[in-house]
Amino acid sequence: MFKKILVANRGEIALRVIRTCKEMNIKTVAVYSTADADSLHVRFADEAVCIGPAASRDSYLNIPNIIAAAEITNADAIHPGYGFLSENAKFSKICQEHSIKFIGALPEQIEGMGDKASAKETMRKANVPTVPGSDGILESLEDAKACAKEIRYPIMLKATAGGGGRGMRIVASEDDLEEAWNSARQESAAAFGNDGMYMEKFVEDPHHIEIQIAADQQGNICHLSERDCSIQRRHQKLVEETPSPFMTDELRASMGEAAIKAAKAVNYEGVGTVEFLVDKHRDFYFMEMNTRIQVEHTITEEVVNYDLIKEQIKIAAGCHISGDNYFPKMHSIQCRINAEDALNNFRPCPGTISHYHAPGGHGIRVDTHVYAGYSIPPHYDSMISKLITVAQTREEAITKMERALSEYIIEGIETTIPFHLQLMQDSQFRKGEFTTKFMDTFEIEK
Ligand code: MV4
Repeated sequence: MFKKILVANRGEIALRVIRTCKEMNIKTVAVYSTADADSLHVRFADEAVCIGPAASRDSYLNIPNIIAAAEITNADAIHPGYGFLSENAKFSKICQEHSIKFIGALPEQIEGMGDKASAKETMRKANVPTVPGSDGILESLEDAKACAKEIRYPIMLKATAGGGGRGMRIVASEDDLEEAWNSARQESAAAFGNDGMYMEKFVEDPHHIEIQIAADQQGNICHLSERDCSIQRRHQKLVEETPSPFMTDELRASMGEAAIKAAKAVNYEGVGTVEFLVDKHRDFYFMEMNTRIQVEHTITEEVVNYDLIKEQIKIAAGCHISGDNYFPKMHSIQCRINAEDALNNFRPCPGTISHYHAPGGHGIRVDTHVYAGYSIPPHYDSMISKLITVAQTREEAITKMERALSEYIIEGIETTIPFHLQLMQDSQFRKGEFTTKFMDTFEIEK
């Protein structure tokens, strides 16, 4: 087992990793920017190294400084958390070259999944269902026209280097294709330095359902069932839950099997997530594979009673998993509490928390790095807390969430708590009737 893990991240996920390391008797090294000197991850780790100024690119993305911090502290592994360097193939490679175990995917796997058109091609060949569309990258506008004629409109143009909806266009008819083609290419060239585009049939009003998987170095693979992440706004997830209200035992079995096939196709090692779109007929299609621990891993932990960070560390150290799949025994929901003014278009709202009281009691989990007097730096993402409930039924998990949200006191800044309270009371949400379009029409009352 590792003796010392450097946590190359900040905020709640840095704390989350440090907590499991303590329970596993592994020493920890925190790294921090000058803006995070007062952060709890710095206090709770055994050692801490400042790696640069506030801007992410100078600190949490600064590979030489992070490697230097690992070397001077003698860390034998690095946990990257999510975001930052967690899916950076170059960083995974540099860790390898320095004989530091990167607790995440191998460089080839990150690279393979990072290019969306080639990831899709890999999955199609492995018999994982994919959306009908172009064979890889489109050569030209003429190529795109011909492809769209074949699969029929509406279609979607997608950037192969894309993610988070950037460089993506829905095209309703041939009249709109040229403009969409030009603007999507321009946008992805500017955002990713890559203007490769591919095409898919547009799946109307889909659910976003992802499958958690775990694979050890010996080739044992299992899935840990699904998470429904359909409640999103501008490609930012707001609420996640498991089991999905849209799930059936039959669909879970086939999506679980497909996710395992996907992992096998790339010789996957570690924990990962396979994202699918699911249409109204419950046909499902591979979207992407995330080779990191995700923000919403918590709800899976609650329903299958399994510490995913511990598993991630054990797998990286060469331990075996049984290969048995895990199924939800409970119902869990997570609300992302962001420092955003939900009543004003979710405008970011950094600042100092003057008063703070976290909810508690049976079935409540709060994963956060904030406390009374904490100042939220403006340099990083706005998520400040994850409120998670777990109960026997969906109904009870929602009721518990309402109760917990009503107890949660965060003063001095605006947060997304008022939004979540309204959502928990929404009749469509309570019936479990929602898709990725839900937030397009959800009206927040002031
Ligand atoms: C789609 C789609 C409909 N049809 N692909 C958005 C981000 C990227 N990961 C995939 N996305 C979509 N791809 C086809 N062929 C609809 C979306 C989509 C979406 C997907 C998941 C969650 C929320 C979404 C919101 C809008 C569009």
